[in-house]
Amino acid sequence: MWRGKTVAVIFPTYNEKDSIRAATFGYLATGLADEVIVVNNNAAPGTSEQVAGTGAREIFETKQGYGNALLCGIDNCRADLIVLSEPDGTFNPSDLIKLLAYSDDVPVVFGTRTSREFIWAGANMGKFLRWGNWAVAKMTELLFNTTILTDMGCTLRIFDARALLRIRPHLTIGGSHFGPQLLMEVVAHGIPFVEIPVNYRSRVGESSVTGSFWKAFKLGIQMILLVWQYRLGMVKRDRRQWMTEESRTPQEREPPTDASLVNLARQLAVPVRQEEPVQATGQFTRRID
Ligand SMILES: Nc1nc2c(ncn2[C@@H]2O[C@H](COP(=O)(O)OP(=O)(O)O)[C@@H](O)[C@H]2O)c(=O)[nH]1
Ligand SMILES: [Mg+2]
Repeated sequence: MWRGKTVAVIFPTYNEKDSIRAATFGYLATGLADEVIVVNNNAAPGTSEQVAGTGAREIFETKQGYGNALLCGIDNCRADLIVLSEPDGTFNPSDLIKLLAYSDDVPVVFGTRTSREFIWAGANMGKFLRWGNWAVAKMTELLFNTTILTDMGCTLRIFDARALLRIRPHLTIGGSHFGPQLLMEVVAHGIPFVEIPVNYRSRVGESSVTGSFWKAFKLGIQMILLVWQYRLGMVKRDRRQWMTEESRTPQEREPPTDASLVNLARQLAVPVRQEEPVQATGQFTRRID
């Protein structure tokens, strides 16, 4: 639970038998995740046994693919805040609070795995993957004039359920470049977002998506083509823009919750100093001593 909102973590799983148990406990131990949903995508034998008894809800998607698995999780999730992650040991459950903190301000928070200080020894984020992801993300940022983007395919993301509901009918990719499509639809709908660095560690077991150079290269080309398809208007759809007041349902028009730091500190029981009067002095605001 985060500030009165329920939080669910979705794990697509294919080949994470040896890490899924620890990853599930990791998220539940934060005390922030109300539910972990494991989407078993024809996963390695023994996966269900590892999930049993953790408290996670296991569901099954037989259509193979990263996108199909995540979509199945999304469609079976009723939480207010939906976190996408992976159970392969690459992400640190402690980063959840960082995503949640920003979710107070924007409906979508993307993680980025390309910040040098957050890439752990042994992580599958060598020069090619890191700069390749960075370059395509920068291209997207320039072509769509978005806020800072430095990674196209980081699974770790958080969505306000209403934002996800808005873009859900437009999510069509069942394979590995589902992640970039999700990002492009957020951009195409004008949904405010921010990207923050998340820890990226080495994987338990083999990566089957970006583990080999050629697989990663092919994924990179698919990402570039996808971005240009959106830029050239080839993905024509009837999209209701997030920020257009007339297009927002009454539910979406609710006033935003007060996300001020002072209120956050009150909730976390941090002692808060009395607010002091401030005086505007042109460009800056100075405290009166
Ligand atoms: N390769 C693969 N991954 C899948 C599939 N379905 C779900 N996944 C999940 O997609 C995520 C990413 O895969 P992974 O091998 O870790 O690739 P990487 O994150 O690019 O190194 C993992 O959580 C997998 O469990 C599938 O059909 N194939
Ligand atoms: Mg992975």
